[in-house]
Amino acid sequence: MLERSPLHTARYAYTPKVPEIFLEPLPHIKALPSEVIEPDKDKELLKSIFPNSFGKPAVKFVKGEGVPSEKAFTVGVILSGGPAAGGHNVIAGLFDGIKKANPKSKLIGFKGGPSGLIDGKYLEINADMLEQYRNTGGFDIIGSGRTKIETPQQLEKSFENAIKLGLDALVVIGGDDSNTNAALLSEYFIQKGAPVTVVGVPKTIDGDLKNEWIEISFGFDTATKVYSELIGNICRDASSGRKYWHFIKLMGRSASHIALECAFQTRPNIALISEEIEAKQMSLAQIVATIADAIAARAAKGENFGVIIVPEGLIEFIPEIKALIAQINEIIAAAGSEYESLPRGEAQRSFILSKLPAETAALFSQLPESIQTQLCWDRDPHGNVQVSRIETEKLLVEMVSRRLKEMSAEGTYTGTFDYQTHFFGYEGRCAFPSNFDADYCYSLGYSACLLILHGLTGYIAAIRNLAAPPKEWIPGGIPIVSMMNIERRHGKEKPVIKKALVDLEGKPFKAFAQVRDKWALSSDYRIPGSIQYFGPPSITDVPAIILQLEQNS
Ligand code: FBP
Repeated sequence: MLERSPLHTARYAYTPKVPEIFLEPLPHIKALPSEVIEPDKDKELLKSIFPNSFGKPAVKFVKGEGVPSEKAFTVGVILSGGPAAGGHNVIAGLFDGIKKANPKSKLIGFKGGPSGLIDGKYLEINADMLEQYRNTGGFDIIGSGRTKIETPQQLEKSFENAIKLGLDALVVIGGDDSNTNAALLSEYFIQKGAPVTVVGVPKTIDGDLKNEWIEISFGFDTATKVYSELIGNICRDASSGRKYWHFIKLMGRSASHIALECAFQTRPNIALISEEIEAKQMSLAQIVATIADAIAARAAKGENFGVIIVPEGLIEFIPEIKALIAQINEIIAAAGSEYESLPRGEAQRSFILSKLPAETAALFSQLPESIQTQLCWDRDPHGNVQVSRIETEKLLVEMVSRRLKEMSAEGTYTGTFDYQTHFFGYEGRCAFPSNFDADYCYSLGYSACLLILHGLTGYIAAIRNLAAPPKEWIPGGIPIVSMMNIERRHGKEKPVIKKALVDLEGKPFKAFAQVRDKWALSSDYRIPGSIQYFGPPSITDVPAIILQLEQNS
């Protein structure tokens, strides 16, 4: 990037705001242990897989006697999975922290994600280089990837490279699967007697890596603000042209946090929440009928336009399709290389169809061919269906338009139906981080450095009180194993971090449920506009609405 935009240059000069405790000299910050957090379930199994990491306490950084050492650290860092705005600032916070501990400390960036550690591909991140990345989006400083470190060979290779490079610590910046990698590595290093502290950082635009201690993963704030700007513009276009229904699929993998946040930001006519659909056991036909009824109700008012938000993972939550996907997963896992060698499309579809039991085979055959094909595509390295590639918004358009024709014939719908489909995902992952994400990420990187200084291996950086101004944030860390459970992946039982889905009993969903009927009929959209980086904090520093609702602020 030779020519930089004025905003790009201006962002270099931004100084992230940090929790007050970070203004103390490092030796005056201590890690105060609090309660031991245990996983919700599968405790015994997890204890046997992670004998050295299980049952540790959460910690909070407070003023006090910290670690006096001025040791020069060699720290490795990995960016893992899909990009999320602020990753470069995590690296900046980490870099500034270890250099403050000792200017001779070194930061080594593994190239292209976890595979960089396995294959020994790395570069040293120095101050000049980092200056070009502060407060910018993307993961391009070292690149990212989705390789999973789990086989004995991968763990051993990672160990060998960590030792060869003299690493004192390794920081894995990633989502649920990548932090699972971090926990496995931490346990492996302990078992090998290697003094390498492994620390995780909660990243993912999906917002599903959260709990009482991790209030939000980084990147969510920026991504939802970018999507909300686009949705708000579309809402205004819809009510200007008054001729299209816009079906907007939003990234977020399984959880509907992104859809929910964007719904609060823009007040669309319909926002589907996958978790509710699953809880109510709604079939595809029922979802379609609900949408068609809402379209008919607006048409009766002369409003043949509207906006519908569809979460990316919806398809996996529709009970009959969820069961179908689980069966396809098992078939793919059992067939192994036989399936991998099949060309995409007809060959994969026929293979799957020939192995499905009669009832699910009938459902599979009823789906549009494009959706059948997409359901058969390879799983990601973690065994997940690649939901971003399934065109759920088009599936819904097709089925809703069929249903509206039936309703027309029955005389229950008198409108006209024309539509546009959209998918917003990649648009929001690499934007310049919002001030919230710029501040949060820098603080996460600095917290990771503190976890390293205190030798807290197997921990993930966690910052609380995020709806308050940064100086009131409460930084600390929690053991990664405490967030795990056992799930079936690639046909096997594996320890993984439990995805946090939208809580239907939580404050954000309840608030949404109270207002959505009003939104369905009105065209009173909310237009959030674009992210503002400079100006009054009431415009530049407002955290996500769901975070505010959760914290009553
Ligand atoms: P992470 O969980 O790695 O943060 O990924 C988030 C995400 O953007 C999902 O919302 C989406 O389903 C997926 O990545 C798409 O990734 P890819 O382009 O690698 O298929």
